Amino acid sequence: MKLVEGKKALIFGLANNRSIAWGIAQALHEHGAELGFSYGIPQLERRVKPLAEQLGVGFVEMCDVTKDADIDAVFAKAADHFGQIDILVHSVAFAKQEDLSGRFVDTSRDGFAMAMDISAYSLVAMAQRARPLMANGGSIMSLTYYGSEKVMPHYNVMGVAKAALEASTRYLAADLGPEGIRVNAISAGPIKTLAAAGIAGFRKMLAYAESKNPLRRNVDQDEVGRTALWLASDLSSGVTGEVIYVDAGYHILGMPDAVGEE
Ligand code: NAD
Ligand code: 0WE
Repeated sequence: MKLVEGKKALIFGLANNRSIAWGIAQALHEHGAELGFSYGIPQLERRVKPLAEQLGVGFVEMCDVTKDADIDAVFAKAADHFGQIDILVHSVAFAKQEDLSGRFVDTSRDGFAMAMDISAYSLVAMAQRARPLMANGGSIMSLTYYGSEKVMPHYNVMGVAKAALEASTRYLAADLGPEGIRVNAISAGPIKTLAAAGIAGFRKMLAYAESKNPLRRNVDQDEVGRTALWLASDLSSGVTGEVIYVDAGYHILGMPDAVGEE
């Protein structure tokens, strides 16, 4: 049975074939959704266009989420192209490189504002414009990380932005629930993507998580994609305002290792 047959989905944050957004796109496509893609910078067009062709996606638009005019334009074009939409995927985050190393205490005003604007406020900006296109209800989702709840070395201002993203998920869910629009977040474990490539020591973090996770392995884009499919589909019709973990169980651990045993 196809889970999202005939539903229309707008996906933000596609960069390349390693993007979590690509795992989500493939899962939704496989289950019959019609997709639209948006990417963040002009240079990504040559990476995103071939991916769109692969899935027969005819809607591909550039959108810098720091610009209201860009977001307005994408949603106006989506209204023209799709009429109405059912699914909105927010898979966008950015903090300055200098703010993802060293200590959180050294975060600048400008770096804090930028991380918050791109990684948290953009969900609110998108939800505002998606609302009139979701007259039949809908499912909005974003991607978050456990660094929002617990201190992770060097995640710093991104952790604070993800905390704002998760709280925004709850406030949006309360506001939009009466209209039949659900809003949730997926908290993914570490995955090697473009966004992760720039992080010093990321390979060691993957190895650490693999050795501690209850499932003793890491998660991949397809597993996040299938949870996104569930959130997009009527299978999750009673779920809103939630953070769903796709992290091989990492977040349930208090002390990852037994101490004082032979
Ligand atoms: P990715 O680099 O493929 O995706 C990040 C996207 O954000 C890119 O497409 C980039 O162009 C876009 N972006 C950045 N600034 C933008 C702007 N101003 N306007 C529009 N788009 C902009 O990496 P990813 O790992 O797939 O990240 C997707 C989401 O998943 C992010 O929210 C990230 O925080 C989250 N996440 C990632 C991991 C991981 O380990 N990779 C784990 C948990 C959550
Ligand atoms: O959300 C993220 C990373 C998002 C991200 C990545 C970059 C790299 C390049 C945001 N901004 C930038 N800016 C850049 O200039 N993750 C969940 C992956 C991630 O990033 C970390 C992690 C994990 C996990 C950074 C430090 C520690 C752990």
